[in-house]
Formats: sequence, structure tokens, C-alpha cells
Amino acid sequence: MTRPRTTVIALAAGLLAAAGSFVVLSPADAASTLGSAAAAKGRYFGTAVAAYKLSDSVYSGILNREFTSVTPENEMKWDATEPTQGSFNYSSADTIVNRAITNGQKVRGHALAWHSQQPGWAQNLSGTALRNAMVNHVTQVATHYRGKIDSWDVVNEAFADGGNGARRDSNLQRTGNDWIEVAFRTARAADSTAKLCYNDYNTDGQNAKSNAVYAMVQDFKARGVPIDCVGFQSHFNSASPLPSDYQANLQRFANLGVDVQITELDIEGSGTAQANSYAAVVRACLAVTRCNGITVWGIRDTDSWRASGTPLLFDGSGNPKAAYSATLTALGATTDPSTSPPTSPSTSPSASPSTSPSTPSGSGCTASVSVNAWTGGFVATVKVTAGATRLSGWTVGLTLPSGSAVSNTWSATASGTTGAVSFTNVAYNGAVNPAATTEFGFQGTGTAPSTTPTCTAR
Ligand code: G2I
Repeated sequence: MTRPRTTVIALAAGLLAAAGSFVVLSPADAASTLGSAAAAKGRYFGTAVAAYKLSDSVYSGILNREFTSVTPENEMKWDATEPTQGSFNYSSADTIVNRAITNGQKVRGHALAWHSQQPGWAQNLSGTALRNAMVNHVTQVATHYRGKIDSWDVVNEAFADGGNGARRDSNLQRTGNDWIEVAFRTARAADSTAKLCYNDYNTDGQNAKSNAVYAMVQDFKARGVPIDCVGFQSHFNSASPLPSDYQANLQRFANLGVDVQITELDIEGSGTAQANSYAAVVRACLAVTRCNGITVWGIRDTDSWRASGTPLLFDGSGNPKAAYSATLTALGATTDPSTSPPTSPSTSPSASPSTSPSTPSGSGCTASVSVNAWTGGFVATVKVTAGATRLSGWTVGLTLPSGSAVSNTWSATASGTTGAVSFTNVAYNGAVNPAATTEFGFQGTGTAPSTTPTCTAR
């Protein structure tokens, strides 16, 4: 939880069902979740999500609280979305995407064209038939998700490991060396708004494989093949540790005129060593202006594709690990062990009296806002506190100054982006027990709001 230093009381006495207070934080009091701390640095902090886990309240509680971007872990892959040629199934992916949009989270699409996790029918195709099937697949899926995807992994893992910088042999590669640029041009034609990325592993430092990807990106930029970003998966362990030239490698790609993103971060290990590696990854990204987001490949250790390596930020019970605190600190947030995030959804009583309104009373709710502002932008964290009656839903009203706009909202749905904006609870945080508190947040451009928030119970 944030610890406000300065408090500006804007709470009119006697307001019951529609009241609020306003708190301004200094930068040192930076936001207290991965997502809000990253947002304060102009970046997203995301995670891979598995649709079948969303009904697990510990999982979805952490997802809602901490992350501002999601990547479907398997649900958008070719075998999931086109199990039979020409017959598309978006149900699991739609669940993740629509939920993310409701919660104000960005979506990384993963992945349109890949040699792995192809449906059986595609594995059996070759030549023109496979090329046409790939083009149709990219067109259909990118069209279905047009307007909903921040960045697409258009092509995944197309280069071989080993020292020669060659393309990976695959059925797609055997359709012709131009298959990658065809996939990118096709994706752009279907969705002109998503950023289009090339994504790979073992390209995190400078080596023959990353040199080959670098040469491809350079060539694409020179010839006008649409590519906007390069993803660095960053799966690390003792056999494949964080390279010492990680930041330099990110920077050289950024210098080609593409965004760079850390897309599948996990680091096997435990304790301080693991925490230090996570912090080093974050610092490298923050040091590269065009490194605009970090995604970890799962939430709890037990959610990982390599769970035995305990490579993630939360343990199997959903408790934040040392790696979590180190990541938060590296993102610039102040961490205080006594204010570690809860492991259950945030409907516990407020532990921060200075941000709470006076004694809850009446049947309504009150809201208070904490702001972390910098030149040109801000992150607002809003606490909603129930009065004497249990809430079954709430709406908080705030007026943004002229020229300011909401760019991203989490754990609430915003009615708009400018002027008077209403923020309404999402499915999981509408119910708030008497005197208990729940939280949502938003990021904005321009100047932070300074008016008193209203809170209306539903
Ligand atoms: O392998 C780690 C990642 C490397 N980069 C690309 C990513 O897409 C990849 O993710 C992993 C998923 O985390 C796994 O969950 O990709 C694997 C497949 O290549 C995923 O594993 C698969 C299992 O192999 C299947 O047996 C299973 O049906 O997950 C499927 C869905 O649970």
C-alpha cells in the first residue's frame, strides 16, 4: 500500500453517500504494484495468462492487482485458434482478451506464425498450400482481434540456435525465405493499429542468433517491411543466464527504430540471487527508452511451464517472493515489508488511515485518491470504502483537468478518457463489506485531477 506524505483534505464535512478525499504523493511514494510502478515509468508490466486458471481467485486476484498487460499463454496459437482448417475457435482467447480490456489491461497477441503448436492439418501441409494457409490464418486472427491488441508476436522463434545465424528449418521456412515478411505484411493489412513484433529466445545478448535477427530487422526497416518491435523472451537459468550485455543488446535493436519488449521473462532460482537477476532485467529495460514493457511468463511458480525451477515472482500460494520486492524496487517503487501486498483480493479494511475518509457511515461509499505525478503524466490509485452497508457495486466520479486524459485503467471500467469520467467496479471488486476498502487505478497524460472524487453505491 502507498504511504502518503502530504494530504490535501478535500472532503466536505457531512458528505455521506458521495464524498472523497484527495492525497498527493511525492515521487518517492511511487505506486505499489508492478503495473502501477511500471506505469509511472511509462511502461507496462504484464504476465502470461492461462484461460482455465481465471476462475482461481488467488490467481485472478494477483492478475487484477499487479498487471497492466496480458499475453495468452497458449490460447491464440495456431492449434488453438484454427483446429480445423478454415474453422476458427476464439473462445478461450476471447475470454482472456475481453477480460483484460474490461480491466484496462493491454493485450500482447501470441503468436500468429510459429513452427510449433501448429494444428495437425497444418503440420501436414507444405509449399503453396501451407503458405496460403498461413496467410489466411494471419488474416483471420489479426482481423478478429483488430483494435484489441497492443502488440502482436507476428512471427515467433524463426531462427536456429547454434553459431551460424541461420533460419530454423521448419515447414514454414521451406515455403520460402520470404515467409516472415509475408506474415508481417499480411498482419499489417489486417490490423493497421497493433504493433507488429518479431519474438525469440536466446537472442537476449549479442550472439550469432541475435545478430541474424538484427540483420533481418535492419533489412525490414530498409525495405519498408512493417515491423514495429522485437520481443526478447528472456527465459533464464544457470545454463542460460542473464547476459552481461543484455542492455546493450536491447539498445542496439532500439537504435534500429523499433520498440523492444521483454516478453516471456522467467528466471530459475530462489532468494537473493534470483531477486538480483530480476532487478537487473528491470534496470536494463528502464535504461532503454524504447523498452516499453516487461511480461513475466506466468504468475505463481506453480503456473510456470518449468515450475520446478521456481522462476516467477509469486510462490505457489500467491505470496510475493524476494524477486517481487526486488522487481518493484527496481521499478522505482518504495517497498516496505510491512506493506506487502495482500494475497487475497483487495477488499481488506484499509490499513492507511491518512488516505481513508472519516469513519464510514451511511449506506453509501467514499473514495480517496493518491496521485504519483511527473511532468506530463500521472498514476492515480483510488480507494473505495464502503459505509455501514455492504456494497454490491460502486461508481467513482472524477473530473480531469482540461488537456488531461486517462490512458489506462485497472480494476475498474472508465466511462471515457477526458473531462468528467466515471469509474465503475469490475466483476470481482463490486462487492465490498461494510467499512472495507477496495482499490482501482488509472494512468493518465497531462496534469493529475485535483478535484474531490464522488462515490456512488449501487
Ligand atoms: O516454452 C516456453 C515458451 C517459449 N516461447 C514461446 C511460448 O509460447 C512458450 O510457451 C509455452 C507455454 O508456456 C506452455 O504452456 O509453450 C508450450 C508449448 O510449446 C506450452 O506447453 C503446452 C504443452 O506442451 C501442451 O502439452 C499443453 O497442451 O501447453 C499446452 C496447454 O496447456
